Amino acid sequence: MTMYSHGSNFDKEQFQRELRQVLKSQLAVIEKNATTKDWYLALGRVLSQYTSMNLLDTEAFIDGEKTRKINYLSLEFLIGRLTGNNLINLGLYEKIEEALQEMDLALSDILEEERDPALGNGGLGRLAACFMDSLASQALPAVGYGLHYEYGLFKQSFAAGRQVESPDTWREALGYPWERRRPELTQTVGFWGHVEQYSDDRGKLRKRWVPGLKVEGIAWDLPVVGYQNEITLPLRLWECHTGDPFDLARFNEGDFVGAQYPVLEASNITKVLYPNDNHEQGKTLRLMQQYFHCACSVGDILRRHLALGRELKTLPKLETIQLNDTHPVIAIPELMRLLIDDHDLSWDEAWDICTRTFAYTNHTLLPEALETWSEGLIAHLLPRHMEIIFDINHELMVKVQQQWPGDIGKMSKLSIIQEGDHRQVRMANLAVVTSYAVNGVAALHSDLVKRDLFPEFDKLYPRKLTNVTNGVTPRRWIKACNPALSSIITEKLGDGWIRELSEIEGLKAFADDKEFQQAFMTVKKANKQKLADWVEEHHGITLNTDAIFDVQIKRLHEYKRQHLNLLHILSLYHRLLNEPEFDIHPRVFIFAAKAAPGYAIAKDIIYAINRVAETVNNDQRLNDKLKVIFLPDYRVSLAELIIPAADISEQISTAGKEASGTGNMKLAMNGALTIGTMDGANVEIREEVGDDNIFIFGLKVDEVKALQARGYDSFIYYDSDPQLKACLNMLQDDTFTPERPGELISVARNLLDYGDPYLVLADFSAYCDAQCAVDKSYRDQSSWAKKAILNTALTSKFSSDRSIQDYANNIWRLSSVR
Ligand code: CRA
Repeated sequence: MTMYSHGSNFDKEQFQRELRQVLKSQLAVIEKNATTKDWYLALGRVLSQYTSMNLLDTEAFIDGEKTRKINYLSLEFLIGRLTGNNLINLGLYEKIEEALQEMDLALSDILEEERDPALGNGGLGRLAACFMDSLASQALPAVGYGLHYEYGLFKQSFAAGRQVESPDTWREALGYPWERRRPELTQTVGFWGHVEQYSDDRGKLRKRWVPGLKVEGIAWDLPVVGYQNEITLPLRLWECHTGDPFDLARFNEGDFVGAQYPVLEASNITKVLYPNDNHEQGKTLRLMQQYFHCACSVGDILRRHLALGRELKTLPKLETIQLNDTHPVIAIPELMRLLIDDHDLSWDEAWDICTRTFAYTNHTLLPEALETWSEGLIAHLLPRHMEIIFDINHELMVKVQQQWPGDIGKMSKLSIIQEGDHRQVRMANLAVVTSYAVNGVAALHSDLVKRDLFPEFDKLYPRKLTNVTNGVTPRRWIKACNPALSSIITEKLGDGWIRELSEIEGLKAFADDKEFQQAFMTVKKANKQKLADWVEEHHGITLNTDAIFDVQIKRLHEYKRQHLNLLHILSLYHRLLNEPEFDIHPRVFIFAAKAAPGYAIAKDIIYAINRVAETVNNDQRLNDKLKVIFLPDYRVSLAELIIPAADISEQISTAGKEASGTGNMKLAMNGALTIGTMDGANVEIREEVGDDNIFIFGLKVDEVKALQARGYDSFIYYDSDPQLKACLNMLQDDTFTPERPGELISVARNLLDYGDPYLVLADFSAYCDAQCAVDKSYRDQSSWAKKAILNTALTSKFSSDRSIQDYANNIWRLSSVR
């Protein structure tokens, strides 16, 4: 299709010429003065010329096909660095490495210059990025639609152990080399204003929305390069531009400042990513972001459809809109509005199209993350959309009445409008009612969606609720981040596993092979050394690579229970100092996590871990048995460094709270053993690797529920377990904060006086037992190697290629364009 697709027709000299040319002509830098950063920018620009061509070719190619296309709508795409990954997927990595070497340039150094585009918070955003990789790699026609935030997720640093946030200018001064501005795709988006009725040419009474302000959505395309298959899909990110700075009417009335106000507000729409994971704040600007995203994306989908001369009624046959959680659910009334008001379809025709076009993925059961918007806010910002939501709800209520005549309870539970002093719109209900398919993200989670969250909807719409277990792309999460592991796999099995991860099961045959065990552990050791060197260089802490590297990397959240991990560390510390007989294999506890800036207790937990780390790491009595390190600024590129080096993967959420988890999958694939609860995808990881190769502990979902129903009292555990008591007391006295005794008390209070909402204390003793089993197990290196190999061999189910196949077969009914 294009010149540089498989790397087969790569012309080294031409590439070197282009690189020098771009350096000089576009970056205005003379070669002898060029910094590594300059070379990175030049390289990115040269490569993105190739992918831009591929992108346009793919677009034209797909347009020509009469196959259905997927539109993945997500407020977050946590793509991570693109250069290294794209080189691999283009099949150019080694060739470019060699070409650069000839110019005395090291590709690995150049790749380190790229700043992570952090356009997401955590799992949900990273999942969207993995899905795009799998869609492209399997040649499935798709567009990712997101927002072009000026500032991505904040940068995190620590000042005396406390989290400090600073803005993330991911594009830097000279722009991000991989993106392309597509001014020809510009969309116009309205806000505020009113709805008016009018008679059209044929005397038909119709409605239209007259917005009070209009803004423009400018498209930026990032290339999603399929794995060596010539396909490049667009990740289309919308940036908000406000036009006219003045409301002329108000300006002429003398209200100089007030006249600019709506524009000032609107000009912030794509400034920053909201830094909350699994938590909604209900801010007006956030709703504006959501609507802006949806209006641009739905507008673009319709534009494409109509430009090909297609009829609106064929929309569901040719386009699916997959809603990544409820964040883009306002797309539903937007499409209804466009079909009815702009395209003159009847309500029934429009509804029929919508209910066959949208599908919705639920990612959480946490009540604080289930979005509701005040009716007043929507009515003010999007008056026509509020009317449509009421109309949809009216139809829903009729259906509920038919199913459960006279049951007011059912009506009020299922209603899209939550009644009360301040009426709220429940976005999840709107999504479920409209979508033709609704899925949870792991088997257990999807069961709970049916059982606990939407049991009535499951009755009302049989077979609508289903499961698609999450996955992660093996290109980034094995091939790119763990080249040493990749080569020993490929040595044994060939490289087919990169495209079809189930082939990696072939490693099972080598799990008992001493030589392969040795090779596997040598790779692990080398990855640990690489991480240790990096930590030494950047943080001045020396890590012993013979120790167990025990890793908990994810957002900081009470339900993820980093403080349970901390309590176990305290128990080890306490026992090592107080029990002469007690001994452990050396362990390095590695944390990395950002806390939402407004989440006080999460920040206190970070602080507590940092203070404990300081004391423990400097306590000579421990003989290097225990090290604790909290790496700042967790991000995709840091995960790529840590995951290959992990021996233990901490997945210790309260059962029923972690919808899936995806870090658990990445770590297991890279040969880390999971210590975890029966939660999210841990349940399925256990099913795959078997009980011998995972450390499961703690209360199960039903036990959690039963305990809470009985009335949970955390003091019972405190009073009856001297070990636990000692740990909690250390948090309350001056052990870790001699200058300010009691400074870490909020963490202990949360677990005692505030009732321990995530049952940390209830699981403490089982967790310590499981950790003891880990310690024992690690002492037998050959058996450990076997377990680690089996984790790599038996987790192919968690490839996002499999997830995407499940979506394609069970939800999208899609066939590959190849
Ligand atoms: N926070 C879940 O909590 C899940 C991802 C992706 C989350 C994770 O367990 O792996 O989604 N939920 O499915 C979420 O964002 C709004 O809900 C997450 O990333």
